Amino acid sequence: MADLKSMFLKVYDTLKKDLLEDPAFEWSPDSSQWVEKMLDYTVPGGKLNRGLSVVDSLKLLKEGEDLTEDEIFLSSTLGWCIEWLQAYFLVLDDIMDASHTRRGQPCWFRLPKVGMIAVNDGILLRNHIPRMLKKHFRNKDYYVDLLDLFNEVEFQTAHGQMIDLITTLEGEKDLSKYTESLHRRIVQYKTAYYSFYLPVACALLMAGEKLENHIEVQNILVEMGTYFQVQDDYLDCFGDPETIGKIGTDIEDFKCSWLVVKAFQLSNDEQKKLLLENYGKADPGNVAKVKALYHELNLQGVFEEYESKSYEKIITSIEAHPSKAVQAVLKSFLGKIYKRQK
Ligand code: GPP
Ligand code: MG
Ligand code: MG
Ligand code: MG
Repeated sequence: MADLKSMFLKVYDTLKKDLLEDPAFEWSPDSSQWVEKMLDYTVPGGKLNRGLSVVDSLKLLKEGEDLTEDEIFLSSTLGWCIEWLQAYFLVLDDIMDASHTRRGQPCWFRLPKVGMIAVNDGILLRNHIPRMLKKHFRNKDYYVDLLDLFNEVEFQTAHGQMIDLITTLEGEKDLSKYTESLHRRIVQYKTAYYSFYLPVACALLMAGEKLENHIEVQNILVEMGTYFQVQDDYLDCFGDPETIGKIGTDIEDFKCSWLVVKAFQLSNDEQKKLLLENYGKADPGNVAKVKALYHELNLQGVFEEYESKSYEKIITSIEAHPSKAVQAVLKSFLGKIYKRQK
């Protein structure tokens, strides 16, 4: 594992070097310094689960057969394309969510010299992906499918983000709109496709598969991604900021979080009133009241029950899949996130 990660990080250096020498731009010392600093700050500092799982998944799809050097490099490159996509989303998401920290450091846009230049940096990160794909995959017969996959998934994510944002307007006066089905719709689009389906879909394309033959795999991965985002919502309030590397903002931002959906379901009239009066306010006193209600309603226990039920359900659908290799890919992914603390 340590080996795989250090190999993966070496590929990052190669990809970064290529991008900084992209002949489509006339580089100057200050422009290459800016982009290099921005990349080092925003791209490699996460858990790298999404990126590494492209390599892992390809290995499992090839049923133990050793990957060639070329396959390792190419699957790592696709993994990094996903990490780049993630960096692009997070740089912009942190502005939209008015977040303060990410991966244990200030959000990129919070750096005094960066500010709203971060918007353009997000656009640069997004533009790096087709540059990397073109350089390394243009001669592959799955090149078009790969481009199409990244486009589709970005489209889905941006629409998920859109409903995440606009429901905070609609919900303003009426928390009863924050239902489980609205929550599911938001997280399926904003998180599940790019975080779970995309890495496995990349590995499937490299293994010579057609994605239209793997709809059930997509369904299972979307289910896993939904579970993952429920964990993210839970950790936003109950996680340790030191461990998760970010300070939650969902209560302040009036987000349709899994926690507020559950809280509203379980509240009596008085508790609903308290929730409505205090949810979505930046004042720490209001936030503390919401958190106290979450404790009173035992949302930690409700979450634990959701977690084990959801795990059982996902395992059952994985075991119903006809291919043992695909089962191994899906189980390996699930193993990485079950009961995660960060
Ligand atoms: C995670 O939501 C969703 C994204 C990072 C997708 C952003 C999509 C864009 C098109 C910008 P979140 O806000 O709960 O994540 P976190 O808790 O990490 O801030
Ligand atoms: Mg967000
Ligand atoms: Mg956010
Ligand atoms: Mg979150």
